[in-house]
Amino acid sequence: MGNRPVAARSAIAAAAVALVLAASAPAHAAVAAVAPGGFLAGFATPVVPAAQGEAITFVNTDVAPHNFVADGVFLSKKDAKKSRWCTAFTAKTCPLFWSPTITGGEQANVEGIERLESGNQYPFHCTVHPSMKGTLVIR
Ligand SMILES: [Cu+2]
Repeated sequence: MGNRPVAARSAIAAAAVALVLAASAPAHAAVAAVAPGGFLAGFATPVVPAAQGEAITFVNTDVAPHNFVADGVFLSKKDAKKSRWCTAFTAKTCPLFWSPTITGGEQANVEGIERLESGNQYPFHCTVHPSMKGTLVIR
């Protein structure tokens, strides 16, 4: 009987955590992934389809660190100044879209997706392992 308020409080806390997790995960997110051995095998998703404006989650389950970065497609100087992942504003230094480098078991949102246009395809790569390449296809 005396434990009931404590149990109720934990249940409320658990529900609050679940709500926060649900709120932080986009309802519809495309997924780009690297599976174990990805540093040799490449992306588990060499082709990533996404709707225009759809969030893209990059998931790494490999032992090595990886990222998901536009390959040879760059922001304009003006857009680079507004993008927090860009620190240099000279031509061809800031990728159009970008994820941080994450280790195995982590996931990250791909940033810059608001500039991706419907009907376009964008090459991506991992800057840690330049042989890891793929294509992002925006419907
Ligand atoms: Cu990599």
